[in-house]
Amino acid sequence: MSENFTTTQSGAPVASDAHSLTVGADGVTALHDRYLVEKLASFNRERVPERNPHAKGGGAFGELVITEDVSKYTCAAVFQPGAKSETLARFSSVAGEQGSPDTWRDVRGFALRFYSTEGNYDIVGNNTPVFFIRDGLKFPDFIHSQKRMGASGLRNADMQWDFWTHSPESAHQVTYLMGDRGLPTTWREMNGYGSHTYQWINAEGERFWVQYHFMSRQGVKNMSNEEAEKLAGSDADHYRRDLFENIEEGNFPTWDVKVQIMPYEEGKTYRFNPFDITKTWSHKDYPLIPVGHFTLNRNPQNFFAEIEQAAFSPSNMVPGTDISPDKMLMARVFSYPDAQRNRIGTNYNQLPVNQPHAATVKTYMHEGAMQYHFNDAEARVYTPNSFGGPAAAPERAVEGGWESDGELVRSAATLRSEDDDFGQPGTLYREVYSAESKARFHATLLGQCQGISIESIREGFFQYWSNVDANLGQLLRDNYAASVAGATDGGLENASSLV
Ligand code: HDE
Repeated sequence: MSENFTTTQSGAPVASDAHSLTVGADGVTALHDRYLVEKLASFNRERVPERNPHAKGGGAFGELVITEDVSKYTCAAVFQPGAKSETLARFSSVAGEQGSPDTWRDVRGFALRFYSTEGNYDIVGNNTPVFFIRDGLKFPDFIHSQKRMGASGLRNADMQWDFWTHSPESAHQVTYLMGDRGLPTTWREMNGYGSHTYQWINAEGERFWVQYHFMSRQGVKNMSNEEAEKLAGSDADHYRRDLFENIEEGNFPTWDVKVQIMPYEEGKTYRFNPFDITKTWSHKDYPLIPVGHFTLNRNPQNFFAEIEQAAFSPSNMVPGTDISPDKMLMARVFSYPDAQRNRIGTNYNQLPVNQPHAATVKTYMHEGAMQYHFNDAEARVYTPNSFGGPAAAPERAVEGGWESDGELVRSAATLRSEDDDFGQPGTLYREVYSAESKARFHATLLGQCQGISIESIREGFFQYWSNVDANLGQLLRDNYAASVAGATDGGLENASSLV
């Protein structure tokens, strides 16, 4: 008899993989056909709610290696000279659902987990250093505007541009999104950023503000709208396939890890609000400091178990690191575990991919659905106790912090001397985009404009880009007028790719 036989989920050999239990060959199906019932019931429960947003993605494992000494800024074990930590990365699109094409124009998620000896450290960023909004209260509205209309279930350029043109703080990120970085050639050929300002604390308790940069050693390469639209039809999983196949072939992608460091006190006076995620810190003011690199060199063994159920969170911090008074980051610290509990379940951290791999969990939290790990029999289920149970060790936790004072208010953050919504996007467009990048940017924006059907929103679009750069705004008005005139002659070009 073969030893390679099919079983039920409880391990019992099954009699058939193809025939339900019936009365006679042609009779009714028996309800007590437990294998038929179990198999169909299992099938009906194979999906967990997809991430909303960031549903479509892919990932791999690897290793972070610290090659420099940044111990004067942080005592975090993961960043000590010579430290090596198993790493998980997941790259994703923001707006598209799980089955959407990888190459829709979008920002890309760049989520990292370092399984450090002091617990898992997650840096959940994007391939851009800024974000669309600066207060978490607007996040559901922003995502709604990028997804689907209530009645038709369709995406809609009017909706997207109505939100953006009524949210001027979005201009920096939208300038990135509509530029070359909105269409990376592969996930391997894009940079990543922590995007927010975080905090590092050194062994003496001194605090620093930090920005993370992950610079692709594969270079930063991008594709055209035309290539992206073609791939959206021919290979909806282009990015996922590229990463998986390159790692299978031993072509391991690597990113250099660098940081910008701002002394704690300068956080109070810097000319831009350093805790505003719509802003970047000038590299002249705070140059990039090398820390190490990470390489992805191992594919998941099971996509669902290890990538779909990977539960990243900015709340996964380790001693010597903390967040900052960035309103978005503070909202995210609550939201991600809440999303994971909803998406995966109470004990999501007990799944192998979410467990610490180099630290030991010693906690009094227990039970709840699908509990898998449990404490020793003699362990107490409460603290304080007189039985030698674990106790908090503040000297180990090395938490950060900052001064905070004032009435409870609902208001925008206090503006710094050079804070405004259009200065940095204007600089990005005028000084960073090459002539070729600008030309592609103009074509993309014209395509976007042609997708807007409501005149007031189109006028808002022209004003939005005029605020970024007056010449740009005028050019878009002229190009659009010309395209309309051309349309009356012989057919308006279709709006370019969806956002
Ligand atoms: Fe997210 N975000 N986010 N986000 N985000 C999620 O987590 C959220 C924000 C980012 O590969 C969700 O499991 C709020 C900024 C990435 O698993 C959710 C706010 C940045 C990923 C969530 C933000 C990101 C997510 C969706 C405003 C870049 C994919 C389901 C306060 C710095 C991670 C889930 C992965 C995923 C909430 C804003 C990046 C709902 C409330 C800013 C890369 O928890």
